[in-house]
Amino acid sequence: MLTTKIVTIERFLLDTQPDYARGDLTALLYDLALAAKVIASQTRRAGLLDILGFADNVNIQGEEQRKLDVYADDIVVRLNDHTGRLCSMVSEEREDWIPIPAKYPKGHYVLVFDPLDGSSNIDTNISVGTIFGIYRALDDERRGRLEDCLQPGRDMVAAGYILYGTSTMLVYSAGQGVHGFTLDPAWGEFLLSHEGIRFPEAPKYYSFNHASAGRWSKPMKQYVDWLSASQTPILSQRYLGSMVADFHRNLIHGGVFGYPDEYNKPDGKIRLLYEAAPLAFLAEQAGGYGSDGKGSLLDIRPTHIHQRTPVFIGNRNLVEKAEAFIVGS
Ligand code: AHM
Ligand code: MG
Repeated sequence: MLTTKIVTIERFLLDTQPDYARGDLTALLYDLALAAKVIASQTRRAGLLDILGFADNVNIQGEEQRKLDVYADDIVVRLNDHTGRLCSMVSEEREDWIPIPAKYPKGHYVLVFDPLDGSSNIDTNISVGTIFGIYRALDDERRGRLEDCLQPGRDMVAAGYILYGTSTMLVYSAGQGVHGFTLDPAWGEFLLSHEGIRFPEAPKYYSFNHASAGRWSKPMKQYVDWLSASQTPILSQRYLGSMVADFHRNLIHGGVFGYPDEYNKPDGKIRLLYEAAPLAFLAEQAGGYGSDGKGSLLDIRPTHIHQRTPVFIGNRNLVEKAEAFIVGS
């Protein structure tokens, strides 16, 4: 007979949040778990969109990915704009930050998110993910402002991602370790499956887009040569081009994911606020590290909600070695 405890995400959130986080933050995380279920139910049907259509039965050839992005964005906003827990949001899908409509009460938190990262992979049935970060409002008395959204990652109170893979997983941290939940589609519940995740000490993978090597700096090439040639045991290279999935694999098996600057992309590709910083927060909580190649991603104060940054993230020693190559050059 199985004796493993079955713990739902709701039970876990209620039992583990510190006192200051009880209430709004817990409820916000639970609302994100609900968004995850709704988005998962649509991404699972992605391959059927050409046959069955999507949402209002409009089926525009070649538009599926964009539509799932927009759908995911819409679900997160509509589940969260009226709850009185948020004062503002930022989404990769929207050019401007999102104020809470005046007709709804304002809360104390800021939600930044990428609704469906890696969505160019959808039409080949490769995993995609939602990334989120949560900050406290700077001034509880006022309605949300742009300044509330432009905080350094160090001030985040919680971060996480949802991975739409062979299973749907929600992985989050509210500053007390990193915990993973797997969606049981039959029960419609996220169940605790990975408590207290830490990067394994011996990493297995490095994840860079080698096709970009011709556009990397010399120290960057030297670093990737070092990753591929100087490790014992030897690291394998894995790169899906879907950052949540690449990060998750490396979190579970150990490794480093990177998207450096290139001569035609001086700040790389990854967005600081809602892609790099939340994953860096999780990495630190799991004993790892996230850097822009010069210092912690969590120490950068964004000046623009969609600003990009070079990214190196994973096992601390591997990320620090990237800094040694780049800064030491
Ligand atoms: P997106 O936000 O448009 O989906 O782009 C981000 C994605 C990441 O998930 C992934 O790491 C990266 O783009 C892959 O880019 P490339 O194909 O240049 O390697
Ligand atoms: Mg993205």
